Amino acid sequence: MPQRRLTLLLAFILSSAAPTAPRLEAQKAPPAAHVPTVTLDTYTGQYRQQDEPDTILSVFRDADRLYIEGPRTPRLDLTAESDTAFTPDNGHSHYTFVAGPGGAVTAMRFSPGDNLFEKISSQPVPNNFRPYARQDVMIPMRDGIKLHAVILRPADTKQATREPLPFLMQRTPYGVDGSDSDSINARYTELAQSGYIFVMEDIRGRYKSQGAFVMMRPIADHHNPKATDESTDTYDTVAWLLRHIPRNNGRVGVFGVSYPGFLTAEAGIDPHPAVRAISPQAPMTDVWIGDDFFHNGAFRQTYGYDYVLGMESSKESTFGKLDEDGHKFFLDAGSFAAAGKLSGTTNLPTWQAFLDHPAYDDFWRSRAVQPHLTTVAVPTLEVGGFWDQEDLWGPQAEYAALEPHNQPSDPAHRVFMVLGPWRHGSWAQTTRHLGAVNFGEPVGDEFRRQIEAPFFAFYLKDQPGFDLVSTATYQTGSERWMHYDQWPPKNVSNTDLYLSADGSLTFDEPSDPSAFKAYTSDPADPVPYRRRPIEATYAPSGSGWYTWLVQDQRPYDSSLPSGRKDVATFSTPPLDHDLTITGDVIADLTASTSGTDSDWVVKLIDVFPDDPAPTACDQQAPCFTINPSPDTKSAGYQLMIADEIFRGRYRNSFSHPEPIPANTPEEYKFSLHAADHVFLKGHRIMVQVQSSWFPLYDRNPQTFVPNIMTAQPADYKPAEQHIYATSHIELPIPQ
Ligand code: PG9
Repeated sequence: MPQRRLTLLLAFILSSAAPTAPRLEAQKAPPAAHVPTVTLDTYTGQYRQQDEPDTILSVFRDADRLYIEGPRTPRLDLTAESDTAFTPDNGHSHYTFVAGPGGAVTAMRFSPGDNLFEKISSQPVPNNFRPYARQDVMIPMRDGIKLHAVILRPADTKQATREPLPFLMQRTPYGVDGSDSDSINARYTELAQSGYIFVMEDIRGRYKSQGAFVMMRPIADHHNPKATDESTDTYDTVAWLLRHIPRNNGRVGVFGVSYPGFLTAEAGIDPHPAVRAISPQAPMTDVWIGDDFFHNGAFRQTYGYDYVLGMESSKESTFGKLDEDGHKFFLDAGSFAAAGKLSGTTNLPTWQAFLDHPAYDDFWRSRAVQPHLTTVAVPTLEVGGFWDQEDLWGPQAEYAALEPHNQPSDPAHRVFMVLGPWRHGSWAQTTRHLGAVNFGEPVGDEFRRQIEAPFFAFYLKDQPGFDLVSTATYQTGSERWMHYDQWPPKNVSNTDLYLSADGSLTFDEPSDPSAFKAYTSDPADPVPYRRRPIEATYAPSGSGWYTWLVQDQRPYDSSLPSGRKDVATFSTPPLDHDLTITGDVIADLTASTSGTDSDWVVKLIDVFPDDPAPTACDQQAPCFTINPSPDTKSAGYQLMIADEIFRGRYRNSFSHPEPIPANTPEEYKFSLHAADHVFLKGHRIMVQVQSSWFPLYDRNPQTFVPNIMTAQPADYKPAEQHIYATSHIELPIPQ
């Protein structure tokens, strides 16, 4: 097994590895192996990860070798570095055994990181991986271009190799060469157990596939038999698989997260009739309106810069190039155009698109998926995370487009949606945590076992057990799964929570609508969107990117002495009863600026009580706690529940930006998206409003210029911002 892949698999199990962006590891010379002087049986047994009790690894001895494996970890051969420390990968990572006072081994530490595993038994349990046999193929498309795919079929029994099985396909720009029996068992454990013919395909222009890559390739004219796009490439792949791969049952499922989620949605547009189930997971859907590259017109500068550099510099991904604090780099550069020049890279196609198409024009419209979702052609399971830092909007937008065409009585035309407490793709992991937040149960495992695996088994193998009626959410705060006939549920009414000039948040309409709360927004000192330093999005050495949406918001709270003064903060007193919100949260601001353009960021926050919260979750109460750590005090923690940015110039039209009249109250109404959350008794509800979220979003110069991408230093000016008392948040409260 190549070293980098092995480290990747470990990282996937034990840390927050990006689901879609491979981590790059420096190669080290192998250290000389140590010959242990203790019997290796001392170490054998089961070890449970202290912070993640659902992760159990087993250590085995075979002759004079030690091995480690787990239900989602392939067997790794350990080389002794000392009597107590072992490495699976030439010293990149280490398992160190710890003895108790009596001398017996009681625990094991995994590093890097500080992962402690307690020894819970001396009897190791082998994992249950199904062996899969691999085949590499080149599949011809209608225009003669050939795409590379890896095909994996169960090979554990004669029966499995003969049985007609459905295909389960994933198409990706991130490379499929590393796909093998171990990787699919580790990553798609439940699906691999169930048994499918997995097809992992490099899309056009990426890795071993021929042709040219086009970022978010627009849908072609399907009346033209020669035109190609991701939908026709899927169609042609399916047609070839049915003809050339023996012992298939004639059905195909498609799934994938993020870019592969976008490709999955494309599989459902004018689909091949054999495509019987698709699951677009965190699908990129419209990168200008609400996904990776812009939100309501505000440009996601660090993401656009890093992702495009990683994707368009070569045929294979090279992520994590920027290795200095992004806050400093982008502030020193000035505009995005200037940052591109500093990069030392010639202009990449999608960078050029950002410069040429700052507004929502035909370039972006042609790449949007949701206008094509005019029928539920294939049963569709949309999956999204409440704290998805990349494609939060996509699954919700696709569900909203498909739901009017849902046919509840016809299983072949159903759309389903599942939303949970996840970051981008983290439902693939076994974890109870997201950043510092502990949900008390491995919600991703529950989704995969109870919803995803039964969904594909029902539609591709006619197996019973899929009982999702329509939509399911994991409701945070109360920590329970909820089921609804549709999203948002019908029995919810929007209740206005007003942002009062005195900093209170109240359900009472303001007595003086002209009152306001003021702050000065200075582009020379923009509000950081997360704790600095801002590492590259997918920095190989780790990055705060994955969990920034759950970071503590106290550093920005202007009501605290240590908080930022350029953030308007509004808060309720501690609640005397639980308050549930279920549905889409809307911000309706009335605001003015002394400039002629402005960004408006609105954050709805759950403030944990000041008295120390229990740190352990007991069996009786729902577990919704903050893990204390050196930089996280659980008491008073401020957790964002819903949030969004709006670029003021687009308040009347996304296609035709207009200056904002200075010092004039204007309405800015935009969605903060779906939430299903209980603000518990004793917690406070908080709203923070600010005018920068840097460097994720480029700075608004606060002077109207035709193109912010090329704004000049003199355009960036401080502005006096007023948030009027008629501003409110529409909270979706179940009746
Ligand atoms: N969020 C990534 C992406 C998808 C589509 C376009 C651009 C970026 C991804 O994780 O695949």
